[in-house]
This record gives sequence, C-alpha cells and structure tokens, in this order.
Amino acid sequence: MHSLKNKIVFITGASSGIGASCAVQFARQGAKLLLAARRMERLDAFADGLRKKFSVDIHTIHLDVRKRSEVESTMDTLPSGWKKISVLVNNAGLASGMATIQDGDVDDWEKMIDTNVKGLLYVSRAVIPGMIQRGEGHVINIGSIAGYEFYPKGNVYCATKAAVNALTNTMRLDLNGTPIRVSTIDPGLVETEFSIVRFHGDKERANKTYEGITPLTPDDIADAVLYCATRSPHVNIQQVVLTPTAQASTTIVHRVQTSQK
Ligand code: NDP
Ligand code: 8X3
Repeated sequence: MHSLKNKIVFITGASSGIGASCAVQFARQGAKLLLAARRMERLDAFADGLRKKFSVDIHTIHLDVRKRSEVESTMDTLPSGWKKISVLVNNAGLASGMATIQDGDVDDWEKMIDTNVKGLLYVSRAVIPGMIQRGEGHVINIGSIAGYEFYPKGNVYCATKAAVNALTNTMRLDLNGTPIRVSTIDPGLVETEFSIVRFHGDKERANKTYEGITPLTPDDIADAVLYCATRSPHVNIQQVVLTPTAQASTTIVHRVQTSQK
C-alpha cells in the first residue's frame, strides 16, 4: 500500500457529502489536508473535528470553483507548506434542477457547466503543472454514471459528467510519459445533499430519489477514492464505477415499498 503520510491531499467540495467523507479517509492515513468549499463556517467546524480526532494538519480555503480569478489567485498564494499537492480530488459539483430541455432553466444550466466542467478545469490547470514539476501526483475526478448512461431530464447534468469523463480520459493521454496518475470514480445514487441541492431545497422531493432502495453512502465512494490513491505509483486505477445493488443503470432501479422492505 502506497503511504499517504504527510502527503498533501487537496479536496474540492469538502464541506459535505463525498468530499467530506474523502477528507475523513485521508485524515485516517495521516495525510495533510487542503480542504476547499464555499461554506467556510461549516468547513472550518468540520476541519476542527478532524484535527481533534486524527491529529492531522489541515488548511481550509474558501474556493468557488466557478470563479477563475479566485481559483488562480488562491492557488497562487497558498502558504508555502501547502503548495506541493500530491493528490487532487476534483469533487466539487452539483446538479441543479431536473427538467426537459424545452423547459430547463438556463441559470441552472450555467451553474452546472461552470461548476462541474469549468471549475474542474480551473482547479486542474492550477495544480497539474506543479505535479509534473515535482514528478509526483494523482488526479482523481468524481464523475458519475450519468456521464454515459443518460436519462430523461438529466440533459445538462449528464452533459457535464460526460465532459468530466472526456476530460479524465484526455488528461490521461496528455499526461502520459509523466508519473501523474488520472482516475475517475463514477457513482450511481449516493445519499448526500446532492438531491436537496438539485431540487432547490425541496427535501421531500429529494428523499424520493432514495425511496425503497439502500443507496450508496459517501463513505462507499471515499473507500474507492482511497483505494485508487493508495496503489503503488506504477498502478493507475483508471475508473471505478459503483452503484447501489438495487441500481442496474441510471433508469433501472429496483424499489421496494417501505412496508415490504
Ligand atoms: P453534496 O451536495 O453533498 O456536496 C457537494 C460539494 O460540492 C459541497 O461540499 C459543496 O460545498 C461543493 N460545491 C458545490 N458548488 C461549488 C462551487 N461552486 N465551488 C466550490 N465547491 C462547490 O453532493 P455530493 O457529495 O453527492 O457531490 C459531490 C460530487 O459527487 C459532485 O461532483 C456530484 O456530481 C458527484 N456525484 C454525486 C452523486 C450522488 O448521487 N450524490 C452520484 C454521482 C456523482 P459548498 O456548497 O460549501 O461550496
Ligand atoms: C448523480 C447520480 O443518477 O442522480 O450523478 O444522476 S444521478
């Protein structure tokens, strides 16, 4: 197992869900955590808990990945002990709305494209050159099965995750010949704040997404991320696809009525 002790792991979207679970997993390994999100109060409280529990070194940063100049200046001005990033987990992302193409809200579309595609690119562009220079690095993108199994009303979210899939594969091509590894973790239904965000705060509608199934947990995804990151440096796990057992594809989900469960 490749040790991550004192290696800097940078996780975007670490204030909740999959990103937060990844932070816990990497903290357990004794990595140094560079954690980013927009909700700083929440991120700082979470980081304090991790410091107490795992005695790890953590630096939190406010980062709205949609803002190119904020990403560039924040990454350029990282404190000296936090520049040498070994693992980048490009996790920040969201679905916003779920409507047909003819009814879709263009603001929702822009939010998804700006976060899931452009945000991932801005962060990657800021981090990868240093990895090449240092001869060490691993980029782990959080994609989705929605990136290749499209579903009705998923249009723009699916398109952004298809873009993540294309970017993961093309990053690997461009970085071939360097020691930098590139992986993607592509989950199906994971119960996080994802659906609450997608349905603009409507918790009742969000809960229906996971009704009658045992969904994946953020820890299930973080396990896979950690597995990729702890292989020997000559092993690149290119892709991990995980779904709940009840989910055969984005559209085929076996749901059991609560009373029958
Ligand atoms: P959550 O809503 O629980 O977490 C999303 C995280 O992304 C939060 O920490 C949020 O932090 C951060 N984020 C959102 N927008 C921005 C932004 N503009 N700049 C910086 N950070 C941002 O959802 P998940 O944990 O489920 O989602 C994580 C990733 O997993 C996403 O890329 C999602 O597409 C992917 N995914 C999720 C699945 C699921 O079923 N849940 C399945 C497949 C993939 P803050 O608001 O504080 O900025
Ligand atoms: C999130 C999973 O199926 O809701 O990427 O699009 S899905």
